[in-house]
Amino acid sequence: MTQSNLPRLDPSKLPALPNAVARPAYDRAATQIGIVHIGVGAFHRAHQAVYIDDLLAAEPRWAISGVSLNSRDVRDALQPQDGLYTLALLGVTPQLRVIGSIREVLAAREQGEQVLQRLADPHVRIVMLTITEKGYCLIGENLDLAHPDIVHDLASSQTPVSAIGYLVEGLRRRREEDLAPYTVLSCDNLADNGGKLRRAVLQFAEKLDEELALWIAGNVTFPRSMVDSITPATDDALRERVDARLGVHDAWPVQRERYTQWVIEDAFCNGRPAFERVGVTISDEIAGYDRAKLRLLNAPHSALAYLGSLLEIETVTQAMATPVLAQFVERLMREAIVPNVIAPRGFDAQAYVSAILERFRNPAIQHRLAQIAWDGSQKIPVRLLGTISDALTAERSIDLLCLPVAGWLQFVRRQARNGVALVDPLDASLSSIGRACTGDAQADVAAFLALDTVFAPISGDARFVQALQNAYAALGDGTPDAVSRALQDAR
Ligand code: CS2
Repeated sequence: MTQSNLPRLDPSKLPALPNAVARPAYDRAATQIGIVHIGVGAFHRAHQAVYIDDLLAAEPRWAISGVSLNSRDVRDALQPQDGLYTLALLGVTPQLRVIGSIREVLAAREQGEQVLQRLADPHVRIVMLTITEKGYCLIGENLDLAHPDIVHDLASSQTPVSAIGYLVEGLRRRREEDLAPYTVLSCDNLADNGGKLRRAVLQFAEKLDEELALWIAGNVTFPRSMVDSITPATDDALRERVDARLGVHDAWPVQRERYTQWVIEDAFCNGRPAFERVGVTISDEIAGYDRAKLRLLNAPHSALAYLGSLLEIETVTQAMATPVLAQFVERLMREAIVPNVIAPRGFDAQAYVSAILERFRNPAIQHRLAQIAWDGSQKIPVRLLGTISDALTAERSIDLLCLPVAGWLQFVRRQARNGVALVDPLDASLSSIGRACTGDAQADVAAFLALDTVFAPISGDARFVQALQNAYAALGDGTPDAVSRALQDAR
């Protein structure tokens, strides 16, 4: 973090900000907290919190209480700023905007009881989440009852640590106090995110109290949603640019591309704001949107991340300026993924691909491949393996699709060889497999395929095993030369 001698951003500084900096168009003091958001990281602050900021002038009762489950950093940065922070919309000249929709930030590890009180606050009607794939504590489609946080929360359900534990304890208190429940709105990049969260919550509740589980099943809704906006992590360049333009110090600005999309299923058990008013799409075809985005944006992103890292490229824009990789990714999307996407009504998949490629090429965005490479064990199944499974069922070729999966294996192998830890909940197992790799495609691939949490549904399919071995062998020892050749030769 950069040190700054400037005064800190806070509500008293808003009137004196330069005219070009947009700021809340409503009286923050007149707003009321109606949403608890678990996972108040950069993505939430660059996405949902901005839509809510747009809404608050018309509907002041939907302000946000942000909860960090694991760290105190966001709370410590935003509390002195009364929740205010800057959003930079990236373009030739970044547009700055101070967001005011977060009225409180709680660090659950230190303020667990306050979080639970908020969850039981009758004014709170929606609980939203961006906790990333791993926060769902799933194994396959079910709750991982052996996950340490779940084991902890089942034993000490009134002092939870996991998102699932908080959701259920909050609902238990509401039921006990005869309050209407809240809607639980997942905003993570998972196909059927609401369905998965509902199953996890119910499976957890059943272990604790069957009647509570029945009450949740009958009264709580878990709408599915699709979120999209490319949000590179905050870096020093952003911090410096924001402070210089604002003339005050913002401890944690966020940045994103201008493009943004939010599609939500209309299933709210305790009211909702008029999301449509601020550009949210309310749709009953969420599965189509979800799948299209995960398969056509996130999967190519992961392909760029692993294959690009092996090519020693740093950012998405640089990867897109590397012809052999850019051409491969476009073919991957148009030839291998599009045929496996069942799109929503009126959706033009090829136009969607063109728009995504344009977004990836955006020179105003420095999106590090290393950031996208995080959590491969959680992302690969939802981004690529589902497409591979559908292609196998339809008897379509999976060769192009296996190259990014093999790229991930080679990436793990290279990081292990270089002694670099992975940012991944499965780091220990992955790194130990990576260290034991010898370059023999059959043996190396078999060792990775034994990771059931990642590969179980398709690891027994001989066609998949063969295609993955071929792709892995084509990448050789993962050096830039070998990877370039494999991309060039990919069929
Ligand atoms: C990216 C996503 O980091 C990643 O894994 O693929 O965060 C991506 O930028 C967003 O989903 C775009 O909406």
